Amino acid sequence: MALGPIIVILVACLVAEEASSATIVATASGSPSPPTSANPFANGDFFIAGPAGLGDFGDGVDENTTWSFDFSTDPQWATFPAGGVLSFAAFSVTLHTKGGVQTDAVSIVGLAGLFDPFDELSAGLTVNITFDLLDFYTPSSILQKLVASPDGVLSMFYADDAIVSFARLELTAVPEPSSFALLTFGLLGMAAVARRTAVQGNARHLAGRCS
Ligand SMILES: [Ca+2]
Ligand SMILES: [Ca+2]
Repeated sequence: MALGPIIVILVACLVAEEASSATIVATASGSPSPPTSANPFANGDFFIAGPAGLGDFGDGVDENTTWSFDFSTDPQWATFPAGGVLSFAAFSVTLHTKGGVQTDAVSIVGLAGLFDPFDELSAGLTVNITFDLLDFYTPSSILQKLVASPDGVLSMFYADDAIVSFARLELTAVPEPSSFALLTFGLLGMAAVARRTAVQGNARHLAGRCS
């Protein structure tokens, strides 16, 4: 088999691989300056609550914030991850520091806390922080929480010294690498054999001309 058609097949496979990756997105939003209250309350999609006995809620100091990323309305959710593996979990959060941020944490509810993924932040800042949740969690642990009831919802937790006004999570899955890798290696092997056969053929041809 000539090398040209093999390269065409390989490129086609790479294009198919790219096309079959899937991405789902969910966001949550609230006010950067909610009113303060003596009781826990919802600031848009964010619920500002305990711990109790540490002053008002909504002042951005000493309080826990929870919210849910709802992927169930994403058009791709019904087939996500469609036999693929989670390759990227891009999490971003917008914080408004009222006092100052030290040793804060964010986590997926039910999984271990991500202690101190944030740098220390001084008071009065608006900061957007982005990181890959896969730096902290395994793909399977995230997917297990995602498909647990309620389906397609991932509950999040943040503590404790800033108001959260926006959060976004983008999950990307790619097909299982095994079958694709085997196909690629197989094609590369065929290409090597074809090239060696062509070289040997040329050598015999030249030898015939020289004799
Ligand atoms: Ca407070
Ligand atoms: Ca803190």
